[in-house]
Amino acid sequence: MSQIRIIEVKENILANNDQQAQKLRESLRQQHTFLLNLMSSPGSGKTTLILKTIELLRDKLRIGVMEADIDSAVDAEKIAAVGIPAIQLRTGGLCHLDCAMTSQGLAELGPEIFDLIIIENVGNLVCPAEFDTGAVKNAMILSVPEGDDKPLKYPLMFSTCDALLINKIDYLTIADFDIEAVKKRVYALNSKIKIFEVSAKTGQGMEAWCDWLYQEVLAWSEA
Ligand SMILES: Nc1nc2c(ncn2[C@@H]2O[C@H](COP(=O)(O)OP(=O)(O)OP(=O)(O)O)[C@@H](O)[C@H]2O)c(=O)[nH]1
Ligand SMILES: [Mg+2]
Repeated sequence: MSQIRIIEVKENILANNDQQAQKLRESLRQQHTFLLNLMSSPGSGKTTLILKTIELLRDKLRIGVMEADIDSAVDAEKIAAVGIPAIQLRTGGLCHLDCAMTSQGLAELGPEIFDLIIIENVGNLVCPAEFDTGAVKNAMILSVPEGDDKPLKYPLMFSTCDALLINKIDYLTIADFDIEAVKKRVYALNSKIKIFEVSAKTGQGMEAWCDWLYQEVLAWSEA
């Protein structure tokens, strides 16, 4: 049986989510805890990328992970297996996390003992972009097999994020994926976004991503 703590989170439909999210960010700032919200389609590589990020940053930062899924605890089990505190948030059918759900997870995890907490949001490119979780930064993955047209089809997600990871670049040689066209489409939606080309599987490009994330965590802890 799974030893992972599973939290059945409930959304708060009455309160103003954006106001709550601002309050949560302020309390995270006081605790010097950086919350990263990672979003993408199912299977684009969120858990694999989190594991690789842990490998590269665990000597420098105290890291915790909140996995959100409609069901199961398999992702949180993978994180816990490498010795990193992880909890599984179950959304009971909802396709996103809101700030109230994030807060319930943080209360279980104890945010004050972490420099960096990563949320793996529910896999899809639509609903998660519509709800502020209270995270300090939002990042998303677009993986090569998904196709280079996604910024045209899901513009809100690309507009909302501070960083885009183009993952599975080890597939570039066999996929019909125009990386320059993707960048052009994304910058047209969001000129400030940072774009990283990575393979979470081989580790290619992961250092540039982890350097950026580390600098963001440091800047937040000094804010
Ligand atoms: N070739 C290749 N495979 C990858 C890469 N990153 C992830 N994968 C594979 O893609 C599959 C899905 O990866 P996950 O990390 O589980 O994806 P996810 O986004 O967490 O999936 P959900 O939690 O179900 O939304 C796994 O078989 C990974 O090994 C990569 O950079 N290259
Ligand atoms: Mg996953």
